[in-house]
Amino acid sequence: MVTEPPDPHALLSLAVALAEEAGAVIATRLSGGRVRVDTKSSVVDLVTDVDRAVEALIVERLRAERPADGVVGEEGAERDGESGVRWLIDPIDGTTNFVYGVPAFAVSICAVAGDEPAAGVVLDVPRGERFAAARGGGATRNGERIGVTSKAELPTALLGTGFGYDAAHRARQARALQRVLPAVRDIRRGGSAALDLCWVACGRLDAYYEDGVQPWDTAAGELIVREAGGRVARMDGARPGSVVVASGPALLDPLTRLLAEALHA
Ligand code: LIP
Repeated sequence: MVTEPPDPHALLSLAVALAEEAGAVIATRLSGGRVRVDTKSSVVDLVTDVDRAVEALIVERLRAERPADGVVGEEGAERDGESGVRWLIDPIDGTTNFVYGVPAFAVSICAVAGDEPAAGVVLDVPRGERFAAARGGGATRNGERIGVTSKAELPTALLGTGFGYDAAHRARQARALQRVLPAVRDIRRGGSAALDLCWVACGRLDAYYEDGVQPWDTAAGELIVREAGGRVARMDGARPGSVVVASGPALLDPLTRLLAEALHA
């Protein structure tokens, strides 16, 4: 039976509703001060009961709304589907910021149809900024269209990046940063890959790169960058294809040339 491809705008409407509901739960739990903190892959890889509760809420809502879809969440949710649509969920991207009260963390939800992201939303909970995109429909922040910068020269480019949770991997990332930092305007390390990508999409950053982020960290943000007129590439780092690079159209080639040297310094 041939099924109609899903409408990206319908998927986006559902993703936005789920993100808003998740954001309200996060804000309530944060104001109540009742957050239990655990660790995962290392003592610096944090997860809270709020991450887990929000992921469970989103998964349950998706099961009710689109029971035939697949789901993958950062905190362990995993369900095969038969609709051809799979949801990638990061209930709180920037968990360390959330635990420390640093106002930079987001709910990231992406619907992938086949192999292509079809709809993505990143909700910056502290700032109340909702970044969203449906494939082919452009990218928005709180409903207003956004666009990447036209920056073409690295020496005046402002870059975002991030670091992993494993000490040896962080040492490798620091060696790469030694080569990148002198070649650009400056670096910002915000602590949320999803927000870093959305800041590229709206021009607050000229580019972003990071070695070792997970699909749920970046899937929605990558779609939002592309729909904002930007480009996204993958490069080999600690693992084949483990480096995500995003920027405006003119900066990607000079940046990937710099990273090709820096990542293996
Ligand atoms: C975070 C990423 C961030 C990265 C952190 C961490 P989490 O995701 O968004 O860019 O540098 O190490 O992976 O763990 O907060 O969902």
